[in-house]
Amino acid sequence: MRIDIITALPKLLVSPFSDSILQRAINKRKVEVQVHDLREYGIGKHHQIDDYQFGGGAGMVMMIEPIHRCIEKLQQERSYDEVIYMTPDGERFNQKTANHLSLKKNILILCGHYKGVDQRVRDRFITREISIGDYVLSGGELAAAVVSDAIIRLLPGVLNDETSALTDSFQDNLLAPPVYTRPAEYEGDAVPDVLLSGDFKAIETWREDQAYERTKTLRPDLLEE
Ligand code: 6GU
Repeated sequence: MRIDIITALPKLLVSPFSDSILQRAINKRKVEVQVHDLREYGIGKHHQIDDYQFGGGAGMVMMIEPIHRCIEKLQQERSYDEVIYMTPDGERFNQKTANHLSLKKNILILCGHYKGVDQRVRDRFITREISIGDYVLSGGELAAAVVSDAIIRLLPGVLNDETSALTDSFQDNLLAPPVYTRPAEYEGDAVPDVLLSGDFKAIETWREDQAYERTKTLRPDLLEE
């Protein structure tokens, strides 16, 4: 898979891909992530990328021309299965969307900033608009990193057996069961006996029950879906 990200703040997208599972996925060539600095496509001497909004109102709007130039250049090199705009008014991101996107070959993500982008960008180039939740971030960069992480960890060969995505919360609309490690007792708090029993059938049943109980208590809405 290949993920291209267009942003006015490329530095924000360095560290999420420089560590841990995402870094390993890149090193193992399971995914290629390229960040593109929108300012390189800006207009005039100052590489302008945003301007005042027509009709008045606070906040700058990202202009269509630099974005058009950047997308056009990228599309000359490959064709994208999805061109995603990160925006708080997009469809809410969830595991189902992550699963869906993880099956694509080339994804282009545009990060919005300031007051957002000229509506004509959305009308012309965008196939999908994604939000990561009902709150406002200062830009789409952190959200793009969240979405990329959720996708990349699903790619075959990225996780090993121990961290398999199949047992994640949400993968079956259930939260994950509680987990424990050594010591078996800490200041009087003991690990549930069943986990030390060696009875794998009983352990599996306990985990299923716990996952269900947790979901019923913390996220009953998931059971209704
Ligand atoms: Cl994708 N962008 C911004 N700016 N804020 C958000 C968001 C995206 N998702 C939730 N809040």
